[in-house]
This record gives sequence, C-alpha cells and structure tokens, in this order.
Amino acid sequence: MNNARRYSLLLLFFALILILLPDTTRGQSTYEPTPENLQARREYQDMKFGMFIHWGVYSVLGDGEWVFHNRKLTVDEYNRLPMFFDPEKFDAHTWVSLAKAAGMKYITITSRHHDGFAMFDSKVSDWNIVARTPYKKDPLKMLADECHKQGIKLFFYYSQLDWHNVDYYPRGATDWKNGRPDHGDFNSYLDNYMDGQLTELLTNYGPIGGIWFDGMWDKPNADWHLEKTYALIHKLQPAALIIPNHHQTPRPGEDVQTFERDLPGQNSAGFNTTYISTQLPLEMSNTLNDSWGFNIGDSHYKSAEEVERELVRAAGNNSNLLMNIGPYPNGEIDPQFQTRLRAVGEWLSKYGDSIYGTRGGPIAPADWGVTTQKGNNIYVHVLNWTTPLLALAPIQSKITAAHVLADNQPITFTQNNDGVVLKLPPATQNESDRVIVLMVSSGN
Ligand code: FHN
Repeated sequence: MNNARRYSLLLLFFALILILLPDTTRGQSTYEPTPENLQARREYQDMKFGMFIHWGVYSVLGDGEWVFHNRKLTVDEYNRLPMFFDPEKFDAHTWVSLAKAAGMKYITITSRHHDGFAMFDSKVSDWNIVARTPYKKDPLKMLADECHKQGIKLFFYYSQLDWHNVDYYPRGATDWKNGRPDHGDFNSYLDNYMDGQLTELLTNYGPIGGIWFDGMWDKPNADWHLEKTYALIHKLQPAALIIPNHHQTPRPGEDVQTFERDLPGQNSAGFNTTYISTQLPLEMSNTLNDSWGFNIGDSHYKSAEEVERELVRAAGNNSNLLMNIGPYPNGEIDPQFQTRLRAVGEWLSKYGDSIYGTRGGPIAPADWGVTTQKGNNIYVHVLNWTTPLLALAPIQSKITAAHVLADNQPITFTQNNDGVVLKLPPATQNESDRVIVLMVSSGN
C-alpha cells in the first residue's frame, strides 16, 4: 500500500469515528418533540409577554449580578454574602399579581446565576438559599405554587457558567483568580452537579414551563454534554421548553430561540446570531432599566410607552418579549418598575387582542410599524408614520372591512395588485401604537 492510499484510509477511518460517535456538543441529535412539547411551544407563542427576574445574593450589594466578577472578589469573600440575604418582604403573591397586572403570561426567574448560588432548596450542594442564608426558605417553591394558583407559567433560568464551583474547570473566558484550584472535573460538574440540580428543578416544583440556559458562551468550544442534559429535561417533563441563550444557531433538542436585547435577526448588542429559526418560537429579552440584577445606581427606566412599542415590534417579528426586573434584596419590587408595568397592563387590556395569540403578520416589519395576525384579522400597528395615507405591500387575502381597534371607527382603504392604501385617523397625543384591524376573507 503506498503512502497516499494509507493516508486516505486513515482519513476515512477518522471520518467514520466522527460520524458514529454521539455528538454531545451539538444537542439532542435524535430529538423528536412530543405532541405535549409542540403544544407547549404554541402556547408559549400565544403568551407573547413574560417577566424576567434576576434575583440572587448579589442583589444585596446593589451592583448587578456580575458583582462577583466585576469586583474580582475571591470565593472566600463572596461566601460571606449569603449571610446578608434575608428577603423578609418577599411575597410570591405580590410578584405574581404584578406580572398579571402587567399583562404578562409567564415568569422566567434565575434559579441560579453565574455565581452558582442556588436560589432553591438543593440537596446537590449547600451553596443554596436554604442552607446558607438567614432566610432559610425556598422562594422558588413559593413562587411555583403561586404561579400554579394564578395560572402563570414559570420558567427557570439556569446558568451553566459557574464562578464558584471548583469543578467548573477548565475555566472560561470570564475567568479571574478567585482562589479556586487549577484542577477540577468538568464532567462531574455537568453530570452530577448540573444535571442533579436540573432534576430537582424538574421534579420538586410541579409542571414548569421550561429551562432558560445561559452562560455556555463562556466556553463555546467545550463539550457541555447537551445531548444528555436535554434528553434528561425532556424525559422528566416532555412539555418543558429548552431555551438556550447561547447566541448561536439552535441545536437539535432546543425548543425556543432567544435573542438578548435585540429583535430576532438583529445584532446591535454584538453577541446575537443573525440567523432566525423558521421552526422554533422566538423570544427577545430586555431590561426595564439598564440592568438585570438590582443596581442601585441605575435610574434609567424605560417608559411604559417604550415597553409597549417594544412588545409590538417583537410581536410583529413573530417573537415574545421577556422584560426584566431586578427586585431589591429584601424582596420588594422597585415602585418605578411597578408603575410602568401596571401602565403596560392597562394598555394591554385595550390592545391585547392585537398581541396575544397572534403571529407575525403578512407584511414585513419596517420603520413605519409592523403587522400581526390572528385568524381572519390582520392588525396593522402604526408606530412611526405621521401622514394620513399609509401604503402597504400587497397581501394575498381580500380585505372585507377595516377599523381602528381602539374605537371601532371604520377606515377607508383601497386594495389592488400593487398593494393596500389605508387612510389613517390622525394620531392622538402620547399614543404608543395606532392599531388598524383589517378583516380578511378566509377563502384565500
Ligand atoms: O451574563 C448574563 C447576564 O448577567 C444576564 O443574565 C443576561 C440575560 O440574558 N445573560 C447573560 C449575558 O448574555
């Protein structure tokens, strides 16, 4: 056998090994979502608006959820923090009622962030709220019970990145010398620690909406045993959705594609992919001020109108909006957040028909606004248009009538092969969105 032939055989041999080995980095290769999971995806898309909550022992310092890293604290120093976390004002009923008043249909809360501190009763390690804080109780259990009572879906954010666990090794891009040894067993971290905690979250809290993963971007090339973890989640609760915030193209086994601080396909934040899945439900997340975790120096609140318009833009892009608040360490929610959220809820009580249960409409989103659709109604959301006539691209269905959503006032329109022209009512002051309902015939 000559050298060239020997070399080609060797290449073929390695290629075969790569094909035959289970690919644990890429996801759940043989994943077929169950009917319950597909149903959960549809319900998820119908909900449209969720509350994101970043809350942990870091909240005590009022300097965001990255304070451990940003101040380059050692593990020994950070270990003191749980002693000061005693959220005596935490009331699950108040939190869930606020989400409802805001018109939000689901809550996604940090079960643990990058500090690895479990905000729930975990038997896997005592680095958790029950064992280490004077509070000694499990707020996620109270929240889960209250969500079930009030009909709100609960999702658990779970950080795969861990700045505290010695077995998170080799460490990733966010590494600093915090006193951990330079060795550790990453396989054990994934298979025992992480999968152990995920099993707790998926068995002790009743039916949950899903797991929202974050932090894989710290070691993008590591083998995260995704196949195993995703299969475990889908086995324990087939309807639970896996929502990975890895900022990459979705992998098999993932049920939702999420975008951080950007509409799907946009990348102004600098870490999202521009690829948009046509199969999976979409979500974008953002903050109500500029921070995720409680930040005492951040008073840069978005107005209710800004949130409403962001929600409309998300819906027009066929996406949910997950809007974040960072509660105080004592468990109270900043009144500034509350006022804005309640105002959005009031707006939704009038305009919700054009948001909930819709999908992105037939006309591509543009600077003037977006469209959403539900059954035979197309909702034209005019966000940025000041002149009376609005010309839209052609749509296939025949429009039978058009009116203003807010007051049912009929709208004059023309429709032909070139498109649709609407005669808009004058904009009213402080109106975040002018919604025109086009009723279309179901025949075509
Ligand atoms: O590092 C985190 C950050 O603290 C926050 O949790 C956001 C939420 O999407 N995700 C990470 C950054 O991508």
